[in-house]
Amino acid sequence: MPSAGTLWTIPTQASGKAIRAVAAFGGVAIDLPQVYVHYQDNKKPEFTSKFGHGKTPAWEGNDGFLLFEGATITRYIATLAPNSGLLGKTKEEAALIDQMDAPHRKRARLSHDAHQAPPQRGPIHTIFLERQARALNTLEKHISTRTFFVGERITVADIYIATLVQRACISNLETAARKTVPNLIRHMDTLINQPAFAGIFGPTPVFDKAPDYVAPKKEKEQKPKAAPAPKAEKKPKPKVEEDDEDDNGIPEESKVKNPLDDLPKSTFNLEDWKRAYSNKETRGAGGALEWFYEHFDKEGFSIWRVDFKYPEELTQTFMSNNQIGGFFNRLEASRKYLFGSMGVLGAANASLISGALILRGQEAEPVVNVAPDWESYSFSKLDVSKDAEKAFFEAALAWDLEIDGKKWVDGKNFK
Ligand SMILES: N[C@@H](CCC(=O)N[C@@H](CS)C(=O)NCC(=O)O)C(=O)O
Repeated sequence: MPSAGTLWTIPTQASGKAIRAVAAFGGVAIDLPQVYVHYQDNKKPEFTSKFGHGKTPAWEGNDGFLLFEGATITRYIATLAPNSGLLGKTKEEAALIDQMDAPHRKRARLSHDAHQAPPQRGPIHTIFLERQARALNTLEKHISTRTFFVGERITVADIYIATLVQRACISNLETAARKTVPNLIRHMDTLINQPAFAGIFGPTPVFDKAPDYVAPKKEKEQKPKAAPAPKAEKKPKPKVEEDDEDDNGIPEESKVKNPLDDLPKSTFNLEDWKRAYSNKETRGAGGALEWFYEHFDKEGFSIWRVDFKYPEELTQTFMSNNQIGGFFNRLEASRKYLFGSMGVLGAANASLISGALILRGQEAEPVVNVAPDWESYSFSKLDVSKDAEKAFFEAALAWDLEIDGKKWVDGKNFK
């Protein structure tokens, strides 16, 4: 079947997953861009001249038809498969699908967007959690007596809701919260694991505990000077109401002090290292690695191997590389504490993601847990006094790492 067009999205984008699932279910062939670097290509004139808002998902039909807004594209793709039943069989079903779908288009309600309300944002974090719980409970009640949200078979409402419930699981839904909505979780699990959706949804992590908001000592001392609490709570409100960003989030820079700043001062200057790495050849005399071993302070910093835990989910290598880009975007709040060099190794449908991190302190978690998907990766400390671990570290930085015969294809640096 000829492709209907190109969907501009990245693999981890929830609304993109919903569109891809609708296309897969309806038998509508679609292409994904061969090369697309999020936060770069969507700002280029060739993109914004087609999609004025400069955001993904965006649809470019092979007939020249252009569309943006995730929910709109989802429905449009469903109309290309009129016999699929995805939009309901009667006008009543169509209206019910719209009912189930519409209130939940405000994604912040259903999936507690880590970038809109990370725990560091204090009281608003709690408000978001309450809203999220209310939305989840409404859906739980509805699905507890049904197999599908509307009618007797899968519709766009099932796909859309399951996508957002998975997104919630990825961003913050800890085990206890999942247990309050067992039918909704069952519905999500059944739906995203349909054979037709293979390769679209990726893994759904299970958190025993979502990160709590802990008011740092310093903030308490400053409280009298800070804006009064009710004001602080209200401030982000318009954004919550209007902002339907559905990226996986660059956490807003925390106003509170990071405990990593309280570590004993280090002689290793991460910024100087980043410059050395950017400006010098990695290996060889006078190279970045030589600079590194001269300056590294193993008390103040540590070196880690990082591996994506679910290589069997990876398909096209360019998509895996975009995934690394997304992970790095979500690590933005830790830029001061982290350097990374990660890559895709292998070939399409037989690849893995691996690499090395240099980070502040002796634990990886406090540095990487700003990215909601950090638990999709495993982290093991490297001891560069051991030959094999040193060789791994150097190869990850030099982009010539090879694991189990899989060679480095492409990579990204977090600098
Ligand atoms: N309301 C839009 C929101 C789209 C959206 O927020 N897209 C983000 C996804 S990461 C984006 O493209 N951000 C890039 C940017 O703003 O430059 C939809 O539902 O499609």
